[in-house]
Amino acid sequence: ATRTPLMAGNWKMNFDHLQSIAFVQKLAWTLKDADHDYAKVEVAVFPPFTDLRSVQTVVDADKLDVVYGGQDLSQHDSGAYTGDISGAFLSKLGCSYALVGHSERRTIHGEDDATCNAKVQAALRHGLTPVLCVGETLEQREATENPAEVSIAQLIAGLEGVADDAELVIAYEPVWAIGTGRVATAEQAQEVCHALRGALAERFGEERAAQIRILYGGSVKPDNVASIMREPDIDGALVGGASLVIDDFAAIVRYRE
Ligand code: G2H
Repeated sequence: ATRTPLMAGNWKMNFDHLQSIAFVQKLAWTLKDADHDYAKVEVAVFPPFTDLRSVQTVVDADKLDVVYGGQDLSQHDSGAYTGDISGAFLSKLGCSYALVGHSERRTIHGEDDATCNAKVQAALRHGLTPVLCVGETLEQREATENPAEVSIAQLIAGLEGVADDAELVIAYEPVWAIGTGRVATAEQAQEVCHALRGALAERFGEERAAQIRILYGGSVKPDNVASIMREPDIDGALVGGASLVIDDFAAIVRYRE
């Protein structure tokens, strides 16, 4: 299968509206100047909710080849959920994606697998591609023989009831490698991503599993992206810290060039 690599910048709780506009514009121009071929690598950013409108405006006005999504979404469609953002809102703002179950949501906000599953379904109901994030903590990794065990359990639970042909992206983010500067080795990342693809094959069949993109996330930087991307089951990166620095993120997108 030929899967288009996806380089996704997760801005987390950074940037204001002017910085978001400037970043997206500059990113697109930098890539254009470098003759980046968007057909070969898809570029996505995940701004804070409050900056989505700004990103949409500049992407539409300048016809930029950058797609975007929400860092989270509510599992509900509308109603009395103070502070929450529905998939319908994201969809109306032109979002293509929604992150679901990022480890910071799981740990800081106590999101469990059932909540993540409801959010995956909510994303799909509103025409968004969920990026389901899975990954083990250091404690969990050390407590088992099989480093993929936790991620596979999160994957299976997160995808319960999801249609076989649903558009999905999976992101493997070992919690011990997030924002710590501690990168999983390419082999460690591949081992889990390969196991995840196996679980996808059991769930959706080989053919479909070969089409679903699996990203690696956790301290991805310009100097380690190429070795990670060389692995056969890794189809892109979910980038935090380095996605806030234009030159770094552009270099990550252009890892092959
Ligand atoms: C993991 C990643 C982005 P960082 O959270 O989702 O962040 O690249 O800073 O480790």
